[in-house]
Amino acid sequence: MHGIKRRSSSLNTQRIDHIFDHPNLELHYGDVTDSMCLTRLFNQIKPDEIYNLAAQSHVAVSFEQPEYTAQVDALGTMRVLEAVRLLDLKCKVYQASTSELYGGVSMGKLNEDSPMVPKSPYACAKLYAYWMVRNYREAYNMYAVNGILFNHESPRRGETFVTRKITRGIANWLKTGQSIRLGNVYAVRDWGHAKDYVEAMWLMLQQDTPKDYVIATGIAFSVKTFIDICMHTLGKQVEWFATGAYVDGKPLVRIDRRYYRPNEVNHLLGDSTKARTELGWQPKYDITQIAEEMLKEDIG
Ligand code: G4F
Repeated sequence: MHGIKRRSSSLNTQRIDHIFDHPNLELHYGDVTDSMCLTRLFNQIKPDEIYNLAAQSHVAVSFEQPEYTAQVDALGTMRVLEAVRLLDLKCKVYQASTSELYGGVSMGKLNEDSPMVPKSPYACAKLYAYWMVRNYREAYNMYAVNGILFNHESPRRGETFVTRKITRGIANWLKTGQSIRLGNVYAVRDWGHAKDYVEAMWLMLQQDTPKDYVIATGIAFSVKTFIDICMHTLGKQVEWFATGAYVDGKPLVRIDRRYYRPNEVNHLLGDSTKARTELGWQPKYDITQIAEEMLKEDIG
C-alpha cells in the first residue's frame, strides 16, 4: 500500500502513526496540485486502485480560500484522472465526493438522482470533480466512481469539524468549566461512522461496473441534538436558550456568530438504497455509539 503525504514543517502523520512502520506501507511526498509528481508516482507505483481523498475539506474555510480550494478539490481531481489516462493505467479510481453537492435545498432523502445545488466554494469545486469523474468514465471507459458520502465521524475527526469540536469541548468543559463556542446549532446532518464509510469506498472499487453511490445512514439530527446525545451518555440534561446551553446551571455552549457561514447548508439526509442493494453495504454504528466512542477518546 502506498500513500501520498503533503510536506509540512511540523509533523502531520499523527493519524497513521500506529501503522507508520508497517512493512506494507510506503509513504511518498506529493500533492494533487503537482501533476508531474502525480504522474511520476503513478508510473513508478502502477497502482491497482487509487483513492483520491486529497482535499481542502473544510466548508467554512473554503469561503476564505476559494482559489486554493478549487486548485486542490477541483483541479486536483482532474490531475489524478489525467495522470491515469496519460499513463494508460488500468487502475480503478475512487473520488471522495460529498453530500455538500446537494446544498441542503430539500428536506427529503437525497439519492444519486437528486438535484445538486452547491452552496459553497468547497461544494462548487467538488461538483466539478464529480462531473470530471463521470466524464472520464464515459469518454475514456475508465473505472472511476464518485462516493457521495454524507458526514462521517470518528475519534480521528479533525478538531475543527463540529462533532469533534463538541466532544473535545465537552472534555474541556468537564475539566475547566470553559464553554464551547458554536455557530448554527440548528443545522441537520446525517452522521455515520468513518469505519463504515471506508468499507463502502473499498466495496465501490470491487464491482464489475463503475457506478456512483450515496453513502448515508438515513437518519439525521441537528447539531443541538448531537450535543444532547453526548451529554445524555454522561448522564446529564441540557437546557437550551437562544444564546446557548446550560448544564447543572453552568454554561456549556455559547452561540458565536463568528462560526456562522456566509451560506449555510441547513439540512442533509441521505438515501443509500442503491449501495445497500448493489454493494450489500450497511452501517454498523449509530449516532449514540459514535458519540460514546468520540467522548471516550477525548475524556479518557
Ligand atoms: O462538521 P462540519 O464542519 O461539517 P460539514 O460542513 O457538514 O462538512 C463535512 O462533511 C461533508 C460531507 O461528508 C464533507 F464533504 C466535508 O468535507 C466535511 O467533512 O459542520 C456541520 C454543521 C454545519 O452546518 C455547520 O454550520 O455544523 C454547523 N456548525 C455549527 N457550529 C459548525 C459549528 N461547524 C463547525 N465546523 N464549527 C462550528 O463551530
